[in-house]
Amino acid sequence: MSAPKPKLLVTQRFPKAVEARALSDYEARVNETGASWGADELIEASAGMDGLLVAANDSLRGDVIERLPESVRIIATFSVGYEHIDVAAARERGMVVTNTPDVLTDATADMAVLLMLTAARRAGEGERTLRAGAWTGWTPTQFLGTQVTGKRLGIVGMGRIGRAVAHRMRAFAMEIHYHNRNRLAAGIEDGAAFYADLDDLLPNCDFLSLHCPLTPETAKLLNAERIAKLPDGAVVVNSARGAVVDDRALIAALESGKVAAAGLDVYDGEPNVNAGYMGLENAFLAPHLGSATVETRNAMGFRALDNLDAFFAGADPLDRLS
Ligand code: 8YV
Repeated sequence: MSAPKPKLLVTQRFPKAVEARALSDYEARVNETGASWGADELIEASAGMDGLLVAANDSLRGDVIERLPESVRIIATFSVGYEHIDVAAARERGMVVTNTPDVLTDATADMAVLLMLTAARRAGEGERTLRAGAWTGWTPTQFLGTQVTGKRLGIVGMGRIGRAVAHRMRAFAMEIHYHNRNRLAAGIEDGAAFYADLDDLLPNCDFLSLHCPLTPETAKLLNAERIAKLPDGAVVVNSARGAVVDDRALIAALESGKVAAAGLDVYDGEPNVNAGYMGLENAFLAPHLGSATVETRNAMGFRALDNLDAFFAGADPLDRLS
């Protein structure tokens, strides 16, 4: 007789292939509503579960972790970012936490490129004008943007995604400058200029792209004081986490033209978006599309399930955070 399958709570509607694998390999319960559960619902639904498959829009703060039933031994998140999970609280309770690095690097780096080009070339504004029937035809001075080619790109956070963005933007002949906790090895740095101090990087950024995780140290890292250090007319791109930016400061800089344009995919307090961005033609606003390709979302789900499979087979999951 085969061993009973572990009980897995699947808190979201994941891609079909991911759900199919979860349902075949686990005694899985899927949140069919497609809407995130609140803390009480999540805790209630976790009764008797051995593991949770969650996403970045599930909040697993310390107080939620504390109230999870004893039976839950692993939380696998379908995301590389894990600021929505109190990993220390999970560790305290002997729960394993895993994430899904690597598999979304390319899709997220592609998104940063899209944001950079769209913001620099005023493509959002152009499309809105055309759709509104307000485009009166080509003129030599219409919708003039900023050229990307040959400009200086400052990258904050040279992890996997930051490096993938640098790789792509070298093809646009951009000069790569970066700030990271540690300097990269020469072979990986590939000629990029390193700044141990973020404030020294900023004056060298015609374009600034954020790729650091959200931590207490990086919250509101791009504030008014730092924006003032950017060259006038810089372009700011954020595909990391919304709370890394002080929205009020960025909105003021977009209004004044200090920052010529911004391309944003993430927001502080998602799905809420600071209303100040809404009327700004020079802000291109995407709804957290970073990893949103069929290939990547399947790969994220499979990676999360690989971690769960390893754990329940008694092995160490590849992406163990606690
Ligand atoms: C995901 C992300 O789509 O993985 C991350 O950290 O930001 C996104 O691209 C989302 O968080 C899935 O849970």
